[in-house]
Amino acid sequence: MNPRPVLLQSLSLLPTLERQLAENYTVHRLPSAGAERDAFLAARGSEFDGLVTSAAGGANAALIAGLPKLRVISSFGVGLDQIDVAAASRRGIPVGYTPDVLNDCVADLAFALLLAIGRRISEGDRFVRAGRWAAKPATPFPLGRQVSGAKLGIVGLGRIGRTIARRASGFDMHVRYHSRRPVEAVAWDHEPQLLELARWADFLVVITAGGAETRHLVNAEVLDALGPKGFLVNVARGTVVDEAALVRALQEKRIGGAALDVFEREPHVPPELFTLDNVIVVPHIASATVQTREAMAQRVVDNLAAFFAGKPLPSAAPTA
Ligand code: NAP
Ligand code: 8YV
Repeated sequence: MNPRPVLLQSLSLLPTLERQLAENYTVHRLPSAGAERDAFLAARGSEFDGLVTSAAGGANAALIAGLPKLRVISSFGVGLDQIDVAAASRRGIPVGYTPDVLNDCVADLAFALLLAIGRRISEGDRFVRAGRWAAKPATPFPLGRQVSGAKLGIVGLGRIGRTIARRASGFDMHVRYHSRRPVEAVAWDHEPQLLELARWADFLVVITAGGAETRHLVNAEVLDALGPKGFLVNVARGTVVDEAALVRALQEKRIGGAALDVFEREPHVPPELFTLDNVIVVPHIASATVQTREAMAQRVVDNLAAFFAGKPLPSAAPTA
């Protein structure tokens, strides 16, 4: 009988996923950082057949190089910005990830944020809890922005972007999108210039890939094009938006508001945002439902099982 493959787990995962992995593999935890991690890799790095990580935890070139017998990576998440897929691919190591199973949940959260910022839901909740609704003399609660029939600009019309666009039809919204290439056979108009999309949109939802190519794609100029009546929703990666420029634009009310699931240096959120009413911040929860996280976990397991059975991964990250 072949010995059980040995996996290195780089961070905490769902308990159900950890149990499943432990049933089928010998699993070791990577120390979180620093000297302990370096010493562990130097002493034991050559023991591992597989690496289990996540979109947030990633796998950089140094970690991959520290695992000389590594044969497969399985990541919990769809984002590849923290995984050096090119370094893995140069050694013939396939990278499994979890596309599609989270499209609905991420699109749902994008819409929850869009509705919440447009209709001032968090602000209204704070207003009621503070007793300001019942106060005498009464303070009028400010009017929101109608969502039905509004213009929605989507930055990135991939798997999740298309799911967001479909949600918009239920609100009779007008949809246009920006990406480097137009997407074939979709009903929505492609806008090759992000600035033009921002000028047109009432709501700009960001759902591109992260990484160097999209770093600060949404900059001060794009925010000014969106303007004081426009709202930004970011469910992609914090790095896609120039966060310092966004803070200034919000403070100076040069955009109407922003609802953010992701930040440039998570879990750090610029404290200036905490005092602004035209902002909603949530802690990177777009895929965080029981149903979606279980489906992602299953994909992590399926990718590993296929690899160790000598089959292609059901969801292998593109290598170029
Ligand atoms: P996808 O299908 O690969 O779509 C990515 C989209 O980004 C494509 O439309 C692509 O179009 C566009 N894009 C890439 N580079 C661009 C650039 N430089 N300028 C403009 N558009 C660009 O990916 P997906 O499954 O929809 O996921 C998208 C991203 O969402 C993930 O990579 C991840 O970072 C993020 N995400 C976040 C959460 C969360 O919890 N907040 C959860 C899941 C995913 P072109 O290549 O034609 O430009
Ligand atoms: C998760 C994500 O929060 O899939 C992604 O790219 O950002 C989210 O689904 C992440 O995978 C957990 O690390």
